[in-house]
Amino acid sequence: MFCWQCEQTVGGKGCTKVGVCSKDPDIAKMQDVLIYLLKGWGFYATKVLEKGDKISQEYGEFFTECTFSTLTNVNFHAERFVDYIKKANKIKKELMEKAGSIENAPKGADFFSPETRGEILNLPWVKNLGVMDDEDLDMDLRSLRELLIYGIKGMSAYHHHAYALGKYDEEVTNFMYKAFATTLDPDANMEKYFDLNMGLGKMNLQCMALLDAANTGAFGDPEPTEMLITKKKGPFIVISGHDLRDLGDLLEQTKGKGVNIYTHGEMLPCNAYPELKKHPHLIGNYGGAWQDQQTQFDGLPGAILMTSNCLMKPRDSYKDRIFTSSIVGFPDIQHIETVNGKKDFTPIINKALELGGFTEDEEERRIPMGFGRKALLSNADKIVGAVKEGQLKHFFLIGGCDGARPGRNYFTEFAEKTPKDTVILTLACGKYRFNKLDLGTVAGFPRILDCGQCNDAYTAIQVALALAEAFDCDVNKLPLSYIVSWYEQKAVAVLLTMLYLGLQDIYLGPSLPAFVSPNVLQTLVEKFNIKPVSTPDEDLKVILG
Ligand code: FSO
Ligand code: SF4
Repeated sequence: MFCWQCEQTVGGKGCTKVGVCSKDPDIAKMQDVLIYLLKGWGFYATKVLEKGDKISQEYGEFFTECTFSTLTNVNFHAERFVDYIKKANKIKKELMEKAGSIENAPKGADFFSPETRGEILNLPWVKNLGVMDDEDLDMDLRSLRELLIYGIKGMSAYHHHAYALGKYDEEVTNFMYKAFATTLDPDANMEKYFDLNMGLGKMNLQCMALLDAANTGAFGDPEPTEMLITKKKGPFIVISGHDLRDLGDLLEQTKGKGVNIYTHGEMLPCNAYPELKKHPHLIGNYGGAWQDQQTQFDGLPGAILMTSNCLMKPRDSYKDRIFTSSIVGFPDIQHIETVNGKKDFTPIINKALELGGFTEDEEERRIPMGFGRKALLSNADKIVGAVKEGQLKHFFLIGGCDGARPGRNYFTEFAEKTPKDTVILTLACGKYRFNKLDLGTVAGFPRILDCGQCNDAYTAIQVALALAEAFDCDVNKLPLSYIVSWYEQKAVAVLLTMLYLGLQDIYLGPSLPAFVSPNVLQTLVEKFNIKPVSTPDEDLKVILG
């Protein structure tokens, strides 16, 4: 195996024996085979589209699901991959027939996988199957090709959550087809890959807007909320991940059952959506970011539902009480199937009741959150006024993923050291590094404004653009700095969106992606002045200097 798609990859180079995420070589091979199949699917799908034919939403959703299943910490279930591969073979065959005879199809486009686990694992490595398939491939080309593939993976997750709530955009899937097809093209050069990566940034902006519309359309606009972060007596379910539809359905199914629902990880922002928080049993948030789950779930007297990434290998102490849904999978962990578009959460509810929950109330503590797009933009005048009057000197967007590396203390320290007349906008699970700090208020606002999940980078972008308009200046001239932490492929998609928008001077950490080659990095530095984080003191000195 060879995998370097996330930030925790072994030695900052690549996982070759087993993943730090616990992905084993068999799952890694199946994911590589699936992606290889999708590249050819993308090629024939693009030909079908060029002929003026359409590809069904059903196929688009399945393509998206296959892509999403290969994201870090999502699916570790071999049989589920065999099923994906079988179905992908079938659809690809249909698309090939629909595309008609094509001269000069690139090598690998017509690949079909065997359909048993043993045969799949025995497939020989060939060019374009896996990251290091072709030793002769220029490392810079490989770097941009993989950057594109990881960006597609990230965007596929956002699209998946959007269409779970009824919002599907065929432009997003058509772009994915085209981008995957390009990865088979032997003539694709640096320029082409660079343009496609910028195209991915643009398409991901559209996809995040779609997801924003799906989430707010279904559950209203997030509103500032004092969210509970301590334990309450009684049976409970902890729900993690990014799928708001699952949370909405779970809240409906637990109505009046005496089961509290705590969000976890990236589900935290859901405490601010009116149509979710109207349920009194959506009680607050439990725990921290994804990498703390093994200790925080250990012996937990409640049930747990994982709706998307990030799932870590469950410990025996909670294997019987953790459940997966939709895209997530792990061997020997109970999976809630979708039947006719619906999920029945009864087994989780029963497990929560059986476990009995917390036996006493903890001393109550709440933190402010819920500063979504509408909440912030409706306060734009007040914010602009505070800047003009000199009460508010600078904005920091400190956002992105959390992770296990010690270097991530940088983000806590950075937040602590920001001057009192500045505001921190935050999003995604990186916020857990500092969201419980009491940094006080400025100009009547809490100094930490939580905009939501990683996909709510869309909110932060809208706020930045609104500020630029209010001050009648280029967005890069605003007193706004971006301190971005990355871990997995959604952060790659968001970063590409920021670059597509021409945002300059982004600080990226805790380490740079292993798949970004020195020359590609040089290009990013020249074009966007992107920089690795150094120390909070030094970076703050430069930013505020
Ligand atoms: Fe965190 Fe995991 Fe949202 Fe990522 S939970 S690391 S960027 O999935 O997706 O923020
Ligand atoms: Fe390693 Fe990350 Fe790949 Fe897992 S997803 S195998 S930790 S690089």
